[in-house]
Amino acid sequence: MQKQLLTIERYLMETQKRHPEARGHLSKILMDIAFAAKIITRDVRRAGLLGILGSAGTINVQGEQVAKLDQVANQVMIEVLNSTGLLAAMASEEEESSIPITKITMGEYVVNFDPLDGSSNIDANVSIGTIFSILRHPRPGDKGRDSDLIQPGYRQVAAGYIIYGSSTMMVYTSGDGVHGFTLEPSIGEFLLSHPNIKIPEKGYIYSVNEAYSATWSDGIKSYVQSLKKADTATGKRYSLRYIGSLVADLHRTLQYGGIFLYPPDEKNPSGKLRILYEANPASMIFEQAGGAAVDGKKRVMEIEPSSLHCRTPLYIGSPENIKELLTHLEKYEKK
Ligand code: FDP
Repeated sequence: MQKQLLTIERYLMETQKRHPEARGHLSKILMDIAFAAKIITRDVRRAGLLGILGSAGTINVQGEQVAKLDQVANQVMIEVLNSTGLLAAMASEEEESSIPITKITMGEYVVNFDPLDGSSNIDANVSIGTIFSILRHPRPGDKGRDSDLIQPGYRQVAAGYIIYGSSTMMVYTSGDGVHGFTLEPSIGEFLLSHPNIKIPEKGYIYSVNEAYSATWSDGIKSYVQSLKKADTATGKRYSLRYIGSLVADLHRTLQYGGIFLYPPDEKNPSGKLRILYEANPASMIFEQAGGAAVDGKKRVMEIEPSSLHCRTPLYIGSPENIKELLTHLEKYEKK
């Protein structure tokens, strides 16, 4: 079969056959997320028309409130995940506490997600995304609570993101490599387009909000400064790319290699990105693709999170770039 004709459903079923003990529950959750992604895609593609059809806080022709896109995406994720019957709890970037599941039959898994990441980019028609992290429920069968969702990244059983870019793509890992599926809009199916994604060992693009550099640590300043000279080993020069949509910056870094940094600064002394539904799923994907993700001292996936919305510094990318960054950080820590 041609690889472009393999749907995500078919792919999940095929890979499940390699694990005879699997009951297909994780695959079902992933299929449901792909379904939610199709609905969110439809709404994202109409985003520029919201002002014509009715904007947030206004009433549409049916007399209903028109919600903002991130609220719409949040609602879609909640409704679709609630109906799987396999979850005990979920948490969203948009909600302070965990979201109760009304339809529990198995309650084996919990999911953390950011329904629409990079939402400050929506009005400028720049790529945005959805990120998710799937973990086993530590108390299977019982109703989930916040503490069931607050688990370190190494416990994730699957993670992924959907990028709403020039095309919509879903990229996920369930611990067996990273696979990318592109939505074919005319048939409404995600088709395998990027099997077994591997990040280049080293890349020449760095991605960081350099406007905050005045309040970075000396180690980060020294590393970023070093990227402004040609690479000593290859003579190549670096480029800077920063979209400001985590999913889009990660997707580019995964494809082309290089490094993405969100260090602590004056405004965000612990970093800005949230561990459970941004840094952890990103880290599982990058590690599965041969990359690395650290908080400056250790693997992001080894951090013990303290709350649903806790944050971390994030340095993620090609293994060689991360190694070079750590050399700078260690040098300044010793000083
Ligand atoms: P946003 O605030 O637009 O939702 O975590 C949120 C996030 O975007 C990430 O998607 C993005 O990488 C980062 O914040 C951008 O932050 P800065 O504007 O501080 O660079």
